Amino acid sequence: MLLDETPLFEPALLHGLDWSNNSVSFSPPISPSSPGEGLILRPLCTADFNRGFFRVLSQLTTTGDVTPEQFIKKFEHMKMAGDYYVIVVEDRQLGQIVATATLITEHKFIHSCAKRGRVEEVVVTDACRGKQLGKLLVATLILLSKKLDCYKITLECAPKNVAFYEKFGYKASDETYMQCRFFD
Ligand code: 16G
Repeated sequence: MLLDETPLFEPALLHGLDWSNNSVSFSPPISPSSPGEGLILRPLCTADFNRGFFRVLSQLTTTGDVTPEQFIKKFEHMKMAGDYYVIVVEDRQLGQIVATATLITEHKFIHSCAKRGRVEEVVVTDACRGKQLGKLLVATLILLSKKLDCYKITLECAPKNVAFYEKFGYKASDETYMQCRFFD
């Protein structure tokens, strides 16, 4: 199996976002098409396996020891499903992924057969903190979720990150997040 540059989803979806509708401010100004000096924001591709994608994810939680074959199989599943929008920021000079975030759209019968968006795995590598990349990724996924007609978007986060997400209009829900954990 080959690792290649095929994007997980149509890159035009990101280029077509109307950044003037973004509700948070950036100083200096950055955007999905200009994420910063030497950086590019784009959909995930399988070649990112060798660009440290898992090294970045491991700064959030346990990733396990994933083989290229497992990664490709999961990538293909996500691509076929069409509801997974994993975006990455790559440092072009280093050829390394420095940040990632995911939007998943979940299909409902309620709300006139609506879609709910879930923002997941928002991670910026330690060395790239302070470049507004987390803010850029979340703002990008919010615009994307609106473009995809999600009726709401949700996420789970550590208490220390609540203030960060409030900047985008997220509010702690009255509902309680519950989980059954089967393994780590
Ligand atoms: C955080 C992440 C979530 C991720 C989880 C992993 C965000 C906004 N939230 O809650 O997406 O799945 O951590 O933690 O990035 P776990 O390994 O304990 O499930």
